[in-house]
Amino acid sequence: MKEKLILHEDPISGNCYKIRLVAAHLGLPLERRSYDVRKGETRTSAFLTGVNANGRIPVLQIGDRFLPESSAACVYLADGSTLIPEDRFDRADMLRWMFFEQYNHEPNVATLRFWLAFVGADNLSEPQRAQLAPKRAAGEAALGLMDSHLRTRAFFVADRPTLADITLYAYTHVAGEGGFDLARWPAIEAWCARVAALPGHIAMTA
Ligand SMILES: N[C@@H](CCC(=O)N[C@@H](CS)C(=O)NCC(=O)O)C(=O)O
Repeated sequence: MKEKLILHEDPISGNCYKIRLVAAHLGLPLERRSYDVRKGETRTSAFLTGVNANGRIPVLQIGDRFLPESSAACVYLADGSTLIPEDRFDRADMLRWMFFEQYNHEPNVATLRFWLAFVGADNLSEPQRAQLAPKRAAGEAALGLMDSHLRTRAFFVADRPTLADITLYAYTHVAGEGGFDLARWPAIEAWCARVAALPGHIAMTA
């Protein structure tokens, strides 16, 4: 890649980790710029006008262009690599799991992790408290679906690692921090071990 790549991120965020993980798999150098979401550092006028009008990280900066949304950034980096299947159906199926991650998994599994491990149960607002049980149920449903899919497969799509695995791994392997007991879903635990053993893998804390 000719243009310099800069990741605007918060190191605690699984959405940001997805992009670092894809870059690590592909051997792409990434410069990192850190923001603390708990201090509102992605809501300043400088960030909103200069990096992402949506006030969120991650944002992948490619030269002087800015690409928010973790899935879009992963697709940008992995374009033309084996992390995106060539087969038309498999490619769409990979996107299916990435959309599932954003709609059914991340808003529940990642949000509970953020609230419980980083905000703290005692500091939650009333509306957040009211969301704990529905998000727990929806997170468990997402993990249950993943587990049943993985019972007969090594990876989500085409029996080899794709962006579906990398994006789903980011918040699944730390789901315990949100109070989800992964021992309930043995096929997920086995898949997490397979993803972590892939050449090029890096830990979230790397
Ligand atoms: N769909 C987005 C979600 C981005 C997102 O929710 N980012 C969070 C951190 S993981 C954030 O920036 N929160 C700070 C805020 O909303 O002020 C993606 O996948 O990149």
